Amino acid sequence: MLDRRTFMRVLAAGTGICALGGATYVLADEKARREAAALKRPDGRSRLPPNQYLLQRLRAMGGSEGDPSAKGFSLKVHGEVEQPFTIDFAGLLEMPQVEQVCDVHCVTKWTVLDSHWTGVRVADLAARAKVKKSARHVIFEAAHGYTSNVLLREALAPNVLIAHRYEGSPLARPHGAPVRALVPDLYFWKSAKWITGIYFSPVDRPGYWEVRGYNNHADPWKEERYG
Ligand SMILES: Nc1nc2c(c(=O)[nH]1)N[C@H]1C(S)=C(S)[C@@H](COP(=O)(O)O)O[C@H]1N2
Ligand SMILES: [Mo]
Repeated sequence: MLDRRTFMRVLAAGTGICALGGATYVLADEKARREAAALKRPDGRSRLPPNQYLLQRLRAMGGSEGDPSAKGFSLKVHGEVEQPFTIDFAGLLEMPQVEQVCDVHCVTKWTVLDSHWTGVRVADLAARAKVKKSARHVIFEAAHGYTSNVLLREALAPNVLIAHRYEGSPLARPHGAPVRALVPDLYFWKSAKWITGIYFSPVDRPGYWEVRGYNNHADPWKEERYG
């Protein structure tokens, strides 16, 4: 609802449309930003974390792309598990599919409200692999060695997905085709694109951005941006 109203207002005002990196992004106006900040999530936190502004759609943030084909996709679920397995794209589609609407927050300060995703819960993949009690962290592994680390407890939240559709379409290449991680409640760098593995670890393993000065946890409401 807010998205649509915001969008119409921005169009009516004829402002807020700018070109970034060759694509067009719609920036919501200040009034929409304040409205979003006043909205509360069921957990009581603001829909808009501190010092974020609104975009209508994900902005492609780059990274070293992996093979975008569904045919080439393979996800290794391994580490502190009793039954490690590798799953292909067809296998992923055979798992229970979750359709969800959630907000995402990038550390570069943009937020997209009410984004639509389809995917499989990390919790369901963890259950299938029979994660051992010794596991404490989840390491998302992606093409060309990109990784991100998330506390096991947080990775098992029902809104954490291995996602293959965004806004009703297969994931586009710049957004991680064919499959990416989606961890809505942490800054978006935790959501590894072109995912290749989920490693359940007894110890923490800071990932690509975490060893480059970004915060190890990345809570947008605490503004855990830097280390
Ligand atoms: N494999 C991989 N995943 C990645 C990245 C990357 O460079 N490589 N960048 C991260 C960062 S910093 C962000 S903000 C989001 C951006 O996702 P988007 O391009 O779909 O907006 O992807 C995250 N996942
Ligand atoms: Mo990012």
